[in-house]
Amino acid sequence: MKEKLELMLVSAIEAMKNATDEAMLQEIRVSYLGKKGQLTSIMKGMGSLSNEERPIVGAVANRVKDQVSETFEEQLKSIKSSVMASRLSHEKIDVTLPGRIKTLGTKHPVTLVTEELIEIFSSLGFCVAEGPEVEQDFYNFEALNIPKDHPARDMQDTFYINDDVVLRTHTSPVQIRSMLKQKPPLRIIAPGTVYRRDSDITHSPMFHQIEGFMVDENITFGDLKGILTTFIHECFGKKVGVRFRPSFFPFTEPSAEVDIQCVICGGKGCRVCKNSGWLEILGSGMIDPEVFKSVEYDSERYSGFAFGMGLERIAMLKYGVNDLRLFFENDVRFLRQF
Ligand code: 2NL
Repeated sequence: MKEKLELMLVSAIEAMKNATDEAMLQEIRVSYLGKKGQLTSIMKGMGSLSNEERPIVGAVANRVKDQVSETFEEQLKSIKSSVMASRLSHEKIDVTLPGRIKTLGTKHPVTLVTEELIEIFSSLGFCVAEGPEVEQDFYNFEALNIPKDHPARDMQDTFYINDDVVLRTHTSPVQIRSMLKQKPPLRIIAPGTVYRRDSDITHSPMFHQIEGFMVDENITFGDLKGILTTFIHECFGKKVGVRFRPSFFPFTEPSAEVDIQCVICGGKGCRVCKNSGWLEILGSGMIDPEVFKSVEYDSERYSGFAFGMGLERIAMLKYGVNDLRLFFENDVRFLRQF
């Protein structure tokens, strides 16, 4: 029996040394040391040994078992390290090769203009407010002194979700919400996406606006002129000429449209300014007392001005873009230039 065990040890060591992968090695281990393995079956014969022989054979069996286990562990280590060595040599990468070039995106020109305008108005003490693009009739129209029969509400101009809900046609509802939430003094700008049922070369059904307002005691048309002139000089340069023209909006009285000297021809007259030398860039006015009534501000105590402008139009003038559609086509050859 001792010889059998020694022979088994030799063959187990031999088999394990020849194993080339882990699965094979495990299989060999089980075939010797497992429940149905060779060692177990040899040990089953120990019952027939004499009391003197049994401990001697037992000691041999234990040593053989330990040696087989030891061989297994050694061989496992060596297989693992040769697997690792071959992976390292096959999977090596050349870290000196140049990387793949990732093209960086750029900000959309309308985003750039929005950020610049926010920066300018922030420096003048205005805070940014935002609100929903799907808006209730009250905030978009009613509170702004645009009653149910007003032409601005025409189905031709407004996207209706239902009788009472619209896609906002301007960012004024954001300002109404601000006035309802806060008390004067207030200086707020509301940039954002707005929607109108208009689509041709100069109109997109989705476009961008920035509106702003200031309310306090003793705000006059002089404040309107001062703030808007400062804004224009920051945005288009200190030398640009500015003029205020009388106009009309349902939510302001009096109202004024603001022109700047043509940035293309410098005022001499060209195609862009239709030979007038001037470009309209924003609408403004003193907030109508009817609007103050809707937000429960005392129009005897408070007054204020408001203004609004189209951001695509500002971007076109600032960057010399002559076609509105370029802003919405998202052609990277156009967008990359900003
Ligand atoms: C334009 C003209 C304007 C306003 C917007 C406004 C908002 C409130 C109250 C009063 Cl909450 N007015 N906004 C006022 C005058 C003109 O926009 O040409 N926008 C593109």
